[in-house]
Amino acid sequence: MSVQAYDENNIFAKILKGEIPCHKVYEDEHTLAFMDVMPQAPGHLLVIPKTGSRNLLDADPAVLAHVIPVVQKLAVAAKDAFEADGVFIAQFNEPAAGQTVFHLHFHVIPRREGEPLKP
Ligand code: DGP
Repeated sequence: MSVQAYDENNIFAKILKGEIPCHKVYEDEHTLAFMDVMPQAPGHLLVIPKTGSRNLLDADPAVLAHVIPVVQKLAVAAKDAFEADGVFIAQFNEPAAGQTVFHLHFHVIPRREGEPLKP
């Protein structure tokens, strides 16, 4: 596979190791979710697996089987908590596609009708 190797020192790996703080909103055996420090809308959170993969392209499907239901659960919870009209789920793979942190993550962004995303 042509995906680059996973870097154990990426920011989200450091969050998982407790070396960098985060505003945690959910945790289980396989998954961590925390608020994005650069939110594009109120309630913008990130869901990550605890195992290291660079992005979706090298992710183990068994890991995704744990993470995706958490994305769904938190999307529903965030929509309710932030009284949103919908939820934008985003996930980027490699710099050309907008990825800046190289540990698989899913953006969960509550969206309100007519409210623009922050840049
Ligand atoms: P991207 O790789 O483009 O999918 O986006 C990475 C996201 O991670 C971006 O929205 C900002 C967020 N982010 C970057 N550094 C930190 C950090 O140290 N803590 C938290 N909570 N979020 C971060």
